[in-house]
Amino acid sequence: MKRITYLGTGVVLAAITGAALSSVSHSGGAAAGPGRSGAVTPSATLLRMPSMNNPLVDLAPKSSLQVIKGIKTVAPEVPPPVTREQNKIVEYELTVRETAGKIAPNLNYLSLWTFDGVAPGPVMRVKVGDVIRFTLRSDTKNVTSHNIDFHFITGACGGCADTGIKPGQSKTIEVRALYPGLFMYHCAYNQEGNMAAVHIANGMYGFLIVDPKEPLPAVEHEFMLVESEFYVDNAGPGRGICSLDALMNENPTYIFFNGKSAELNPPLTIHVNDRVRLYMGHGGVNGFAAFHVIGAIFDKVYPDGGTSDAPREHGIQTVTVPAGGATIVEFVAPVPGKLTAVDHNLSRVFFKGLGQVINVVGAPNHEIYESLAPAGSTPYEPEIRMPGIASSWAHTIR
Ligand SMILES: [Cu+2]
Repeated sequence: MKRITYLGTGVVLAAITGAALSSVSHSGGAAAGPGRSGAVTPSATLLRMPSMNNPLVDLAPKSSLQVIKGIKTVAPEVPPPVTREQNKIVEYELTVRETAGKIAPNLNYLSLWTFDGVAPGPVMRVKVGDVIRFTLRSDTKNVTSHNIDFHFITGACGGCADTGIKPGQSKTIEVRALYPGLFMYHCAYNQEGNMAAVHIANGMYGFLIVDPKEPLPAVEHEFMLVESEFYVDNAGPGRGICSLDALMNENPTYIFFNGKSAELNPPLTIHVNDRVRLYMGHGGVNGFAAFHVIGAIFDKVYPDGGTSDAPREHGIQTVTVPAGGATIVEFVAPVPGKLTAVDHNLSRVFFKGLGQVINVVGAPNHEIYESLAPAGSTPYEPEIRMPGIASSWAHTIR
């Protein structure tokens, strides 16, 4: 099989001399070449390399790859790890739907803009070196235009330059996943009066996993948590729309995991001594997260969601995750009880709705944790309040 090789020295030379590098050579592929790019001269030998640190040293030409359908899930579920050795062309399609949805117990958000009807959008998963043949569609009932910017894409606007669509339209791009890790995607449409920040605030964000060449070690559980913000104007009893004032002031009304207040996110269940891998992404629009699991300590952290490098190990309590960024963490829970994944900017938990309970079931281990309280004592349960929606919403996460 003919293989394409990235030549790192070519990048150094080009950077020093300013010399133009030649384009990718495709055997029979119609996607590259002067007809499409209009600016570069094809060469049979030399390729551009996007980074000196790229662990992917060679790529199979697109024309040699089999085509498969990609698997999508809704967070907290993630698609199964990609363990195949051969790269593929993975077909994915998302449909933009402008809809409405319940984001908290008594709040129907009327301007919920989504990929595939869910906010956050579906979790997708490929392997480094794969080609993603991605189609973005827009439902005919939509009102405004949209596009998509994938953070895993090396290319103009992460793909948004070539995916702008009006209602009823669709566009397709083919893009290579050059780095492994956890990557955000989001609408970046910034015309027709609605800035990209509005599209994201209304729900147009999600995450895609690019598995490394050597899969991460198998674990008992993988879950996805996406932190994001809603900026809400009251639009009537139990109804809300996007507040431009709150959005411009970077003052979110609610901050959630997986697009819903904590009480609408069912607890996850694991067993004592299970290893858990959490894919955690921050969809923004604006905040930084201090990602923490109450009652657990991370023993592997892939900083900023990149899996090219070895993880940091042992004894990490809280991880910084910026808007548009991600992390991947692992922990083992050796004793039973309730864990809660949070942003340790705790006003977001106690007043703005964020949290995900993880119940650990199994036998106690008194060598690690033992309560010496009198028998029959009531365990402490925090009370969570979300003022501004309805006072009756003071509730307890159990
Ligand atoms: Cu949009």
